[in-house]
Amino acid sequence: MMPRALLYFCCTLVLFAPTLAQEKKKPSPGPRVVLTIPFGAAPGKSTKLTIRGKNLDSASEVKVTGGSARILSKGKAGVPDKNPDQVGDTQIVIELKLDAKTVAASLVVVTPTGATKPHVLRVETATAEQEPNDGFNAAQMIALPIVVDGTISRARDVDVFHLQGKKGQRVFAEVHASRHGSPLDAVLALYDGKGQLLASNDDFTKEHRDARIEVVLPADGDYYLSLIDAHDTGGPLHVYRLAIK
Ligand SMILES: [Ca+2]
Ligand SMILES: [Ca+2]
Repeated sequence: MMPRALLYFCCTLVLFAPTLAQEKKKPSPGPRVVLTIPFGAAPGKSTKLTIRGKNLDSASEVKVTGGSARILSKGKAGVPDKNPDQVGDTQIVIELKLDAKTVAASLVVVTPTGATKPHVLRVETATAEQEPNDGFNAAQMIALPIVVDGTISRARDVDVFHLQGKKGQRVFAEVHASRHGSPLDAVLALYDGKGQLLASNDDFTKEHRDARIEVVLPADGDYYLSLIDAHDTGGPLHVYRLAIK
């Protein structure tokens, strides 16, 4: 007769064997795009673009609707705020070329374990913010309409833009950041030349954390638009694209 301890051991093996086999067969997680820096590109031009995400370092190809891409480098990526699920821990750098007539574009990263879901790119021309722009006195002068690529690059960074407007002019400013995967929780505020607050917004929808304001200017003169993070955090991945018209 089999000793009771040995019997239990054999039963345990029989009971758990299928589970162990199933665990062995569990597929490895596929690749995922978290964000691209910048969020898009201008049509008809070559743009160097960084794609961050999970399991992207074995990429063999980047397919682009509305254009083409060539992989320049791929590998592990630093995780500044220690949350790889939010900001990714691998990256690819590509040379992206959107066709001259493209109005909508997206990309898919192909790896040996599968392909990512399509990631939408913005198709527009943008200009880079110019630091330092941390207050009214150092504000970056802009003329509307404009699309600015910027970064809340450190904790408590403030980006301020100086514009001149006319009485009755309608100014529309919108941040594109969290909906494209940026950890930035943008807050926009518009002040007049005396520093009086005219409008502010944190999140204009429950879908994401991006800010948008629309103001009819009360007088001819100088105006200042500020962009900050709602939690005073910042870093190299706190990127945004600010469209003002
Ligand atoms: Ca700044
Ligand atoms: Ca926000």
